[in-house]
Amino acid sequence: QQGRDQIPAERKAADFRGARQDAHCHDKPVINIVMPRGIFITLEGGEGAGKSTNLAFVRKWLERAGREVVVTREPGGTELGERVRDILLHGRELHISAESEMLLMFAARAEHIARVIRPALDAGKIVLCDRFTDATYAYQGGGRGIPAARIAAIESWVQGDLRPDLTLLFDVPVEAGRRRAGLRSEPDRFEQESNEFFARVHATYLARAASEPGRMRVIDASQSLEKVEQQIGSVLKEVVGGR
Ligand code: Z5A
Repeated sequence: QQGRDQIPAERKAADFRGARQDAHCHDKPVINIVMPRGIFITLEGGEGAGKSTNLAFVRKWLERAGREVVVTREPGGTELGERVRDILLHGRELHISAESEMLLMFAARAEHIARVIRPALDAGKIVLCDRFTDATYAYQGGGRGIPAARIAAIESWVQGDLRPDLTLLFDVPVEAGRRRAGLRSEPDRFEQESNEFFARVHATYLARAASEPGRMRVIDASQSLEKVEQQIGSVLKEVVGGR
């Protein structure tokens, strides 16, 4: 049994966070406005897995279903986030420790949540985000070796109860993904890492998907684009259709 039933109970309650509790104010009846909370969808995967390529397809699918979609990315999504992104991806001359890297990711995330993600969800929109905290577990955790418990502590502090409702994990063997990504321009700070680093990132993503199969759906991204789109379409139909 998949789909709506898999959304945890506390999340279902949060669907109606916008509902007015005060039915009466100074004895005048007040109309109850029930604003369903939006849906938070994230796209994840290793290098060259096809997130950016398929984001357009996901967006179009959701818009065709009549939903208002806010597309954003991490690190990024706000002015501060984009500056942090520039430092983290292109600051090759800087020494950035694993801990600083993780804290910068979360600093950008705090701003992103406050200014973009929460307001959009509260307005009932769908937020479609290219990478989120699963990437921190995969890259700073699996890749750089920061213990997952330390990431989880900061995750709770920065995000409160905010977690993605659905995560599409684009899965492609490391070397094939790197080959695809390598067809592009100059490598950034992450792209310069070793195959072993990306193997740990890949393994961490798969372990997370195995431990949360309801939220994280693995898309076999080694297939043709047409087949990848078919897989995405059937997950979206199941999870988002009817909500
Ligand atoms: N990062 C982190 O460390 N911690 C965090 O908390 C967060 C992020 C949030 C920036 O991410 C970096 O930030 C990222 C992790 C780190 N670093 N890395 N590596 P990003 O998402 O902006 O950058 P990226 O991961 O490098 O994205 P990418 O390489 O562009 O991957 P992609 O978006 O998944 O791939 P793509 O551009 O869609 O596709 C790559 C090529 O493959 C392209 O030519 C496509 O036409 C082709 N492609 C795609 N799908 C197919 C199929 N099915 N068949 C054939 N060819 C295909």
